[in-house]
Amino acid sequence: MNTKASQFDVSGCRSQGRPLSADLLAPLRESDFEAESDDLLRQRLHQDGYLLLRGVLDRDQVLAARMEVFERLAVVGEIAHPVSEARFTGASRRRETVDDLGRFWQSVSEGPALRMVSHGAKIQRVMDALCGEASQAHDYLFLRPGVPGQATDLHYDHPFFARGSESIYTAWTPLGDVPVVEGPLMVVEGSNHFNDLIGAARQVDYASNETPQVQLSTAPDELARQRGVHLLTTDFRAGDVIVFSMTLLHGSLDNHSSQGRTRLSCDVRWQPARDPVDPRYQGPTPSGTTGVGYAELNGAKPLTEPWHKR
Ligand SMILES: O=C(O)CCC(=O)C(=O)O
Repeated sequence: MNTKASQFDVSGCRSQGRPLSADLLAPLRESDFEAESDDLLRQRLHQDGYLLLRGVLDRDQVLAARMEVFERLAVVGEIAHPVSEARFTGASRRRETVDDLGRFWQSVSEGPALRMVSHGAKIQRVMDALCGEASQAHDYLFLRPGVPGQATDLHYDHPFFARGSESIYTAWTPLGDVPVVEGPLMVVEGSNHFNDLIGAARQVDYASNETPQVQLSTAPDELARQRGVHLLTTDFRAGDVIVFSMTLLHGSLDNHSSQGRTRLSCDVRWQPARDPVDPRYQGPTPSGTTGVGYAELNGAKPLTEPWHKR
C-alpha cells in the first residue's frame, strides 16, 4: 500500500483562530495517477474516502486559470497588481461597478482557462478512471478566493449533491500553490466511517426553502481528539487534485497569510454519466443549491465581506 506523504510545517496550521496542536495533524496520503493502477486507486479512494493526486494536472494551465480569475478581481479593486502575488487590497469596488453580482461571478467561474482545468480532458480522464466508467461533471463550479481570516467549517457534501446519483465525488483543485498558512482543504481522517455523523448527514437534503444545519458545531481539534483521529492536510501545489466522497468530513484551515495572500481553489462534482444529474447544477444558468444561481456562492460577494461557512 502506498504510504507516501509530504511533511508540512505544522506551526502554519490554524483553525478557528487557534494554532492546531502538532499531535492532531498528519499529512494526506499521496497517490500517483500515472504510476498506479486504476483498481488500486479506486480501492484507496473507497478505503480512505479521498485520493490526493499530486501533479496530475498541467501546472501551466492551472497557473493560467489563476491569472484569469485574479485579473477579474483586480478590475474590481480586490487583488493588487501584480496579480500573480494574489495580494488582497483590503478594498472592493465590486458592488459599485458590477450590475449583477451573480452574473459577474458566473462569468468569472466560466472563464475558458479555468474551465480547461476544471472540466478539461485530463480531469475527465482521471474521473472516468476513478468512477470506473464514463463520468460527467456538474456545470456548476464553486470557485473560492479566500482572503486572510476566511475558512470553511467542517461538513459532509452529501446534503448538497446526493439527489442525482449515489456515486458522486468532489474534485477540489488548488488554483496555484496553496501552502498550509493560506488555508487549504483539511479532511478528517477516517470520517468516511463515522456512521453516526454520516447517518445524520444523509437525513438532510439541502434546499432553498429551509436552512438546515449542515456544518458540524464541534471544532475540528475537539472532534479529532474525541474520535482519536488526525486532521489531514498538506502544502498543495498547482497541478494537484484531491478527489473525495460525499461522506468525508472536510473543511479548510484558516488563511492567515502574513503577506495578505488570497487562497484560490475550485471544486466540482463528478458522477457516472449514466446517472441523472441534479438539474440545480446543470445547464447554462444553473440554479445552484438554493435557487439563486451563482449569487449564492461566497465568491459572489466582494472579498471584503465574510464567508458563510461552507
Ligand atoms: O475550499 C474550501 O474551503 C471548502 C471546499 C469544500 O467544502 C468542498 O470542496 O466541498
